[in-house]
Amino acid sequence: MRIIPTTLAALASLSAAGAAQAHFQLLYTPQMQLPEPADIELRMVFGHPLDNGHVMDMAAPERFFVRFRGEQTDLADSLTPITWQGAENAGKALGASFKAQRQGDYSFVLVPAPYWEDGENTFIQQFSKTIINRGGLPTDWYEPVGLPTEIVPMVKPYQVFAGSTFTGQLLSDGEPAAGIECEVEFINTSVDVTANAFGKETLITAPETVIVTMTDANGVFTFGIPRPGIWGFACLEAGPVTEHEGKELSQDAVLWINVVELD
Ligand SMILES: [Cu+2]
Repeated sequence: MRIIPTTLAALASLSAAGAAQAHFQLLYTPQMQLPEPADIELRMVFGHPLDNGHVMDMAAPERFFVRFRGEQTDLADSLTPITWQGAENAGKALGASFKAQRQGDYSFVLVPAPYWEDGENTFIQQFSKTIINRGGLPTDWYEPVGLPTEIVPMVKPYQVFAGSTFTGQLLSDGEPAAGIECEVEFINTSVDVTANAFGKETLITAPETVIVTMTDANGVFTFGIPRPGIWGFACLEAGPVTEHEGKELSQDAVLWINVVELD
């Protein structure tokens, strides 16, 4: 949720709905640590994961690629348009599969097209990143991939323990971005990559308001993770471009991490 003074109507409708919904571009894969070579499924859905709210229609993305050991491979050809069934509605989404063969870190990156959000009178473009590991050998999860804005993890993102903390550095045009709000959510329902659907139920009652952490002078934020799950961070209005087709554009940096119990 962006607090823009001019969108009073949007704010009114949000408070009427009772729940604050943050937008998150999912770049979901069921398993972020793969012991053996595997064909992995990826699903790209634009939704509101903590509320298990409505899903939005995605247009054809600008870019979809993976970076492995410093080498970038375009995966745009592997994208398939799908219909994603949310708890409330269905929306246009994308699927892909990928063969993770060699050991190391794979950074998947999605650059969606700007999405027009009528309720906030702005375009939203969320540069999204999910890093997985094959074979337990860490390689370069802490390296930026060179997006206009991105969250660089400072904790191994595919293995974070519930009750510990996650720290990331937000970059804009390659430089630390200070004083930016980062919204925090986790996927608060089941995800079925065969049926392309979220579950109907939520796992826990979503908090009343959006969880937010701020970046400090070095663009660094930290958040204590209370429970396992796939958690996402969305740092808002962090990118260099602020206008699209004559309208306001919010370029956000999104990172997904895998949080597990230590037991
Ligand atoms: Cu929305």
